Amino acid sequence: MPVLVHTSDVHVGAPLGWLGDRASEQREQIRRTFSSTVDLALEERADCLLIAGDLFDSGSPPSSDVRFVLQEIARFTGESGSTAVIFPGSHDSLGTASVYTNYADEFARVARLFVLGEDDRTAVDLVGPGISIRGSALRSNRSTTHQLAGLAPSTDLPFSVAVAHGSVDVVPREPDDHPIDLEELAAPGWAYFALGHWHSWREIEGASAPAVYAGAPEAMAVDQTGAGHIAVVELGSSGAAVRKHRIGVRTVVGAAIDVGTTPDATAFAARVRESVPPDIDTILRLGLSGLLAVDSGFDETGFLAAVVDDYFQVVAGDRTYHLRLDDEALARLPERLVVGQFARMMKRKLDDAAGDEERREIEDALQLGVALLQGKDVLR
Ligand SMILES: [Mn+2]
Repeated sequence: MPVLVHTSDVHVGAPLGWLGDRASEQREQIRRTFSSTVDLALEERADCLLIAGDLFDSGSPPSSDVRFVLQEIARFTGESGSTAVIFPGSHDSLGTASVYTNYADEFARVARLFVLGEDDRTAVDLVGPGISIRGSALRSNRSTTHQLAGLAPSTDLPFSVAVAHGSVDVVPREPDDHPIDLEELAAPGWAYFALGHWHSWREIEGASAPAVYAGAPEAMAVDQTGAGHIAVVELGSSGAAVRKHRIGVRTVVGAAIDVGTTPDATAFAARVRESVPPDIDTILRLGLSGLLAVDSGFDETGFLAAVVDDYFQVVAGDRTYHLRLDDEALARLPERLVVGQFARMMKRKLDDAAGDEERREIEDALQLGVALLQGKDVLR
């Protein structure tokens, strides 16, 4: 049976600023994971490697990224004799400044590599395995155009695969976010819908054939806990069989720690490790919650430093912790002392705070001030 390997949103060259000092290492991982995708496509004897948009993070990637990608695609097409199809997405859309235009000669030199949209091409027909890959490539980063409207399946080949990069209306979406309507996915005659743009794996219900977002092979943002997969699709006369294959190396895992019950950095670190086992390939999204005593001396930077080496990276998640500044806490700070007067003044400011951000600033100042006035060495 013909086999298609479907990936998307590889985002080679992404800046990954959210990963801080580990960003460049993760950019290298994105490359290695793309090489693993090629390895898998060769192992599976795939008839086609299909990239459903955003292979590159930008329209003007460094030439080293372009050469790397072309070398890997040539490894696939060269060793297998099969075909690779690139669909230009929202980050690497077609146009005068497109990577596919700027490096047109280099792309053309790779045998059996096709870029949909180049020379107005909307189909790549693989006569041997009987697959027709069809799609209307993106020409801008935002668009209200429905890519699937007006796209028809092949009348000659048994397996028509529609490729699209956009947002299906099963979730609220912006009107210019490359709309794909569920109705368009219900059109008959297609064997598979290869979707891109969303970075977590998702199978869309209600389509006339399997309609799958393979998602980004490596997460592109801290909320993408469903990233890290590619789709291996077997096309048969009774329909396409889709296998979700884990390809990514780094995984985003979320945890929320109650800092009101962890008196010091050591206790905090123990609690974090208990929630999420240390793993150098885990990106830990750490939420902090709880109620802190006004004199607890909690220091977020210091606490996070105690666990940062246990994971690939620790990224701040929701921070909802607050100071407990009830009458009891205030009574413990005598009014006759400066510390008591300071705390009461800050409490009034807190009551008048306009929003969460201002509240957090006042709470930080209050906690720091109380600690200083009590003679603690907190300014290191
Ligand atoms: Mn993308």
